[in-house]
Amino acid sequence: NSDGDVQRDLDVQADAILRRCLSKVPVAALASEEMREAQIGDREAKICIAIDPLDGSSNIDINMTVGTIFSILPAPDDLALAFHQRGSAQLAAGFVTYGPQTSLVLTLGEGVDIFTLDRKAGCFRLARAAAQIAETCEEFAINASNRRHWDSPVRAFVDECLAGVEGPANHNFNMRWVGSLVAEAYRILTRGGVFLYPSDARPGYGDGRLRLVYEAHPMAMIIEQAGGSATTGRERILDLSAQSLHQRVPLIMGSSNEVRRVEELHCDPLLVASVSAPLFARRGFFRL
Ligand code: FDP
Repeated sequence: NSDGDVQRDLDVQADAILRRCLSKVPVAALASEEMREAQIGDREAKICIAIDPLDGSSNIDINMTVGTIFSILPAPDDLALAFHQRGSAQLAAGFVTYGPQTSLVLTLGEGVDIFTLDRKAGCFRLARAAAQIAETCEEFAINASNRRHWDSPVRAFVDECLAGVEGPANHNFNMRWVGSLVAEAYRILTRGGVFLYPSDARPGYGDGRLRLVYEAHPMAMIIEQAGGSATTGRERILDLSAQSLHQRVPLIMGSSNEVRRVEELHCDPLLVASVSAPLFARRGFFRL
């Protein structure tokens, strides 16, 4: 696509299907991962929509869960500013996962409900009302192959998870990495967890990989509405506004205690040093 990501056939098809459907409803401006620029639609309409038509598309060939993410914003007077609003301006956000079940996760700003597609009846049925993410979790998700490129706070956090009961976290963690944001978010909504796609030192990854407008903003709204947190490590995702449509952003989201710990490590270099120094490790010289 225009931003250099490899487009699959299904990315293009999903984009076309969603745009066709959305052309039948009053939308003032539409942005898609697959379009270079936002499109202005019905200037009288009250809402703007940003979509990632097919998230996780590198998973298509291996038959893993993929999905569609959407963010619904109020239409500003100047539609050129439609997708430069703070994440907290979102009116609604959601995603659909195409996995063993087809599920719709939806927030209208008052909690998160999860629906399952009833194919026979042709409708979504409420499967879980007011989904809540546990405050503390025992599962983390990160692409660990990038470890050598991470900043020290991210390394320190993952080291704490790996240290389990023998480290400051004082409990063991399991690890999962699906490589599909919608699947990771669904798992976190189901059984808690923390997901990290941080910035790293690879060329082009200075702001991570995920997109602010149609990935991080809607996910952050959903996760916060379910009692979790979402941050870049230094700033709350919903406080950010995009400078450009396809802007990337580091995303750390999930159970609030673990997200807070990642933030603490980003804000306090001494804490990072103490986690990294073997002398201060639980079984080290200064601790028994
Ligand atoms: P994909 O490129 O397959 O669409 O949205 C980008 C995304 O998938 C996320 O769904 C996923 O979390 C991430 O990229 C995976 O990135 P890595 O391959 O770098 O792990």
